[in-house]
Amino acid sequence: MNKQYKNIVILTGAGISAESGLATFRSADGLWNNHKVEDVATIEAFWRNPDYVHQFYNEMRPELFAAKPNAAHLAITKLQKEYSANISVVTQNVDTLHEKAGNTNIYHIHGQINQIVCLNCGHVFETWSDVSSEDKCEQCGIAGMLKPNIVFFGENLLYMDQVDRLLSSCDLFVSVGTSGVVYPAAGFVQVAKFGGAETVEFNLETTSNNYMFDRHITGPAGTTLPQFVDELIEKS
Ligand code: BJW
Repeated sequence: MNKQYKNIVILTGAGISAESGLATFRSADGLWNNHKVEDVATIEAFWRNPDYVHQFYNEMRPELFAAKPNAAHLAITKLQKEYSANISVVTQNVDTLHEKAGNTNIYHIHGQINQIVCLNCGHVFETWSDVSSEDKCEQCGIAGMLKPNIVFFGENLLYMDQVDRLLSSCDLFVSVGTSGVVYPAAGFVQVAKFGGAETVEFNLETTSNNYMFDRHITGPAGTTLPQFVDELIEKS
């Protein structure tokens, strides 16, 4: 890992926000602990009981609003400022900690907690306030069609055209704090590797697709990522 990279893609998952105090999905005390995934994170659940789903995300919104970025998010800002390359952040996280840390070129492929989409007209708007099934779309005026702009199981991801292009042209692919079980994001490392990229994984543990990575850096991302960034900058 000594060369000067030109195109870097950093894929992040819930683990990068863990040191900001946000629960991950699949840990013992994970986000879905008191809920069934199929009741809050599928489009079928949303149509069956929209207010139950709204309530779940309404409760989550204030916590994510208050959360602060940690050393791992800030290390990405440093890399983007001090390392001469095109550096993109592809995040599965619906929090806005990358933005708060000052990261740029961010792609929220699983959506954002502070965005709402109207399923009638496609209008997307930002809010940190509660939403209910009685609310009307500010653009088309139809009630009952507003959904958190979060990608549920069975829905297509956002920004995939741009992300596909970034993955196939990157020379360094970095994965931070994701278990690698949710597709298509879990397959991004393969796309990058087949395109010739070096691949590095930051995690607390061994993940299911770890064989695709050239290097594993084990430990909390808030410690390991800043060290890695400093090494890259030093060698550039
Ligand atoms: C640390 C740390 C620290 C902790 N430092 N590390 C191909 C094969 C099989 C299935 C499919 C497939 N293609 C599509 C599917 C279906 C499905 C899928 O993948 N299912 C699998 C679960 C089997 N995918 C989809 O439906 C996707 N849509 C799609 O593909 O559309 C086309 C299509 C549809 C249907 C069929 C075929 C094609 C959509 C996926 C949407 C995911 N949405 C969610 C959120 C929902 C709402 C909510 O917020 O509640 O996104 S699911 C959830 O998981 C969330 C996350 O972004 C995502 C990934 O989780 P993540 O980030 O990896 O978190 P964890 O908790 O799993 O892991 C945290 C990691 O951090 C751990 O490893 C820790 O060790 C580590 N860690 N602290 C470093 N300090």
